[in-house]
Amino acid sequence: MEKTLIILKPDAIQRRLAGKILSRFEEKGFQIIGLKMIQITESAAKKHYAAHEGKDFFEPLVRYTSSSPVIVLALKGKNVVDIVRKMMGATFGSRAEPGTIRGDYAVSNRFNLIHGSDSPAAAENEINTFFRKEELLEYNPTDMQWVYDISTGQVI
Ligand code: 3AN
Repeated sequence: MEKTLIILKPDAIQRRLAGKILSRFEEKGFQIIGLKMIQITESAAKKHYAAHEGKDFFEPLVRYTSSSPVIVLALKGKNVVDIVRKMMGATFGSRAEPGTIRGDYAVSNRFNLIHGSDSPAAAENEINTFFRKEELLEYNPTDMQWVYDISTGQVI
C-alpha cells in the first residue's frame, strides 16, 4: 500500500471547497491516515517548492502557499500517488480536464487548489515533513474487502 501527501491550498479553504475535495478521495476508496489544518510558514513553503527556486513564479507561489491556512492530508491506497495526480488534473485549472478537481473548480494559472506528491519517494519525504509519527494513524478500514478484492491474499 502506497501513501501520498496532499495539501488543500489556501484557495481551497477560503472558497470552502475542502469538504468537496476531501469527499472525492473518500468516495474513491482511499484511506485517510493523517489530517490537520496548519498555516505553512514562508520558509516551509520555500523548502516544499525548492525545485522551483529561481523561476519567475517561485516568489508568488511561496506567497500564495503561505498566505492563509491549509489542510494537509495523508492518504493510503494502492497506486494512490498516480491516481490522486489524475484526480487533481493538469497543473492549472484553465487547462485541466473537466471531471478533475482543478478542471471542475479552478480557472487560475496560479491558484490551483491542491498539491499532491509526484512520486512515492517524494510522498514519504513530504509526509515526514508535515506530520509527526504519532499524527499518522494505522487502522483497518472495515470496507477494505469491498474496496479491493483481497480474497486471494493479494490486493486487487
Ligand atoms: P503540480 O502541482 O501539478 O505537480 P508542479 O509540481 O510542476 O505542478 O509545480 C508545483 C507548483 O508550482 C504548481 N502547483 C504551481 O502552483 C506552480 N507552478 C508550476 N509551474 C508553474 C508556472 N509555469 N507558472 C506558475 N506557477 C507554476
